[in-house]
Amino acid sequence: MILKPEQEAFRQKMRDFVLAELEPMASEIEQKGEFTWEIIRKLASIGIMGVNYPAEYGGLGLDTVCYTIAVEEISRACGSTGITLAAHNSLAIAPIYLFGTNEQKRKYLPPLVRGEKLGAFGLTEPEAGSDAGATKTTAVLDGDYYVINGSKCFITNASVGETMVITARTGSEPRTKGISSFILEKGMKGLVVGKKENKLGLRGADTAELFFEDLRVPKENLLGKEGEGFKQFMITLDGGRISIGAMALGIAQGALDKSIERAKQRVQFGRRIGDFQAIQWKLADMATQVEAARLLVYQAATLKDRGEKFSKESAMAKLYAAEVGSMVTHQAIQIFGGRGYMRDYPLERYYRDVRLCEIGEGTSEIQRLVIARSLLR
Ligand code: COS
Repeated sequence: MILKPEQEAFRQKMRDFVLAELEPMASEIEQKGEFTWEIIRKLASIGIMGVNYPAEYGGLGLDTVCYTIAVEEISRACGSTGITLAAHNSLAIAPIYLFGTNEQKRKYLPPLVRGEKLGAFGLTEPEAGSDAGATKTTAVLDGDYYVINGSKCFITNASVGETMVITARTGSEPRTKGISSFILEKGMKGLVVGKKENKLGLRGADTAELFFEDLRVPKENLLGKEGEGFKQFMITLDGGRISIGAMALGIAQGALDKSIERAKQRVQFGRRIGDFQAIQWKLADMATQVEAARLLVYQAATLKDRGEKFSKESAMAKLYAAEVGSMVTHQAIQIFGGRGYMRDYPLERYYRDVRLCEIGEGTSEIQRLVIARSLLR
């Protein structure tokens, strides 16, 4: 993968940071099963939580490619930290940055971009998963406030996030046309964080339900105009899917790195297992798949940076990288044998963590639908 020299330099900086600060604590983060602020504070201190946003909001002003590098390199060591950054940066900050008024941006962006506060994105509901247009949460205008009732589920950063961007139905327009989006703040009366989810993987990431019980939100917290929420969230997800692709790619690369080390060190039948063609072919396939996923992910990021259409390409990148992630982590455990099945090694963690990438921010089936619609339009 050929990046610009400054992007390569940024990758090296991220790699050094991850090896020094994150890799040593990655297993503990996941096995504790709790969100940890420590690593988020460290990432914030070097500007990574808002790496791709302008300096006027406290960001580093780098491009989407650099943000993608950050998610990839972080996820190479720790998927939980990767998804925390991805949800915060691509899903919570992006809609405010893209669709917010100047006042909303001045108020909400600086603490989020600097990583002093975390953000969350609430679209999914119990009855509106893949069918995001089936949103049931309502927002009814009452004087200077919208009164919001309903719930969201599987929300990353729900309990640690302080700024949330959510969708709710306003007016009587059907399905996607009647959906609007709002900025919420932790501490608003009627905003209740529900059950923390007990997940297969990414156990160091915070995932919970949100309930809105007669939550009164000032009407200036409407994002854009009434009825624009669905499209805003689809546009946001187009960007988010690049970061889920990057996360899957990073986890796959992490599993490949460990598999190569293992193939060089493990001796059976008097030879390194890497001398056997059965292992060589696995490694060759894994490396080729990882590189192909990388090309798709960085192509989507580059198109976004150029201001070109990237909806189809981000769906392809996420679809392919997520499926590669599952295949590569599966094979990595096979190369490690019994050791790969044990919690003493990170392979089983990678295997569990990457599975989310085929589901979150649109299942693989939804990515295929988005790609096919684009082809047939
Ligand atoms: N960018 C801009 N506009 C978009 C868009 C995009 N990526 N995707 C859809 N739209 C627009 C459509 O053009 C359409 O506009 P008009 O009403 O002006 O014609 C409108 O949004 C409604 O779109 P559509 O008719 O395609 O809606 P559907 O109900 O068929 O749903 C899918 C489309 C399935 C693609 C959508 O519901 C989806 O992405 N679901 C998955 C949700 C998801 O990823 N959830 C994960 C949770 S977040 S972690």
